[in-house]
Amino acid sequence: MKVVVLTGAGISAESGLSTFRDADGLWEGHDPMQVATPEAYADDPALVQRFYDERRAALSRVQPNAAHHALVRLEEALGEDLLVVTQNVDDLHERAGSQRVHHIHGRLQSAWCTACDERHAWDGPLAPGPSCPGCGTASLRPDIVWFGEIPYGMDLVEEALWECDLFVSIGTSGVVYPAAAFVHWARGDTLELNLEPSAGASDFARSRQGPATRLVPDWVGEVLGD
Ligand code: BJW
Repeated sequence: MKVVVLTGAGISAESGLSTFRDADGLWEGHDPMQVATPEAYADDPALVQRFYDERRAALSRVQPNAAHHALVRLEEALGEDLLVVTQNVDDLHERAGSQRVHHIHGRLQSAWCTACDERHAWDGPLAPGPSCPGCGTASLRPDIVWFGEIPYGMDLVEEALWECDLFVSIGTSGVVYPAAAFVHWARGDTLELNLEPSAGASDFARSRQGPATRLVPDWVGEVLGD
């Protein structure tokens, strides 16, 4: 059985990483959604770099949770028939042990040089304006897909969705495209694991004129069979 799992910020919430649209919202008085844009970066690069530097540093203080580990066990069972597509820019899937993870919105631990177009593994801060290890210019930005930019590897994702027997969406609000449309593109059955029905699931249910997703509020226990 071919399975595509889409994950969003909700899967990392139990590890202690904030989601984007849930309650506590503001970062230094800014809406994270306003900071995570090319316009914000053009206006105030230092502010945006600091936002991502803090989130990169926070990774060392958190651990994968039971949901990340459950997906590793699913991969052990399904092998190459499982693809995890994540909107998250953290590395918790990889640290849990998942091998087949595709980050459509980039990764915190990668820096992109806008001068030479090379990408470099990056663990430290970018706000001080370090030189690119490739070309030596101070042109490194977070390797993150902001609004209006094209998500990574969409061909691979589209193909996997066309071929899948089951599409599982975990912990995403379903308001950001193209990920919000994956439930429509998926050929197979669909399952949503979330604390509440997402916008994507509601749209999908309407388009199929009936309940098309099953919600599992206590989803970690369900997945683990506790
Ligand atoms: C739990 C839980 C627990 C909590 N257990 N669950 C008008 C109409 C349609 C589209 C557009 C439009 N205007 C513009 C667009 C396009 C735009 C877009 O979608 N805008 C919308 C706002 C309308 N999209 C883009 O620009 C994208 N690019 C694009 O479309 O290019 C064109 C193209 C596409 C395809 C092929 C070719 C060309 C780029 C989008 C980039 C998004 N970037 C961000 C920030 C960068 C990453 C970062 O800083 O981390 O990515 S935005 C932000 O939202 C982040 C996230 O990955 C993304 C999704 O958020 P997510 O993960 O869903 O988090 P939340 O907080 O929203 O939800 C958390 C969920 O967890 C909730 O449901 C909770 O209930 C749940 N939860 N605890 C389970 N314990």
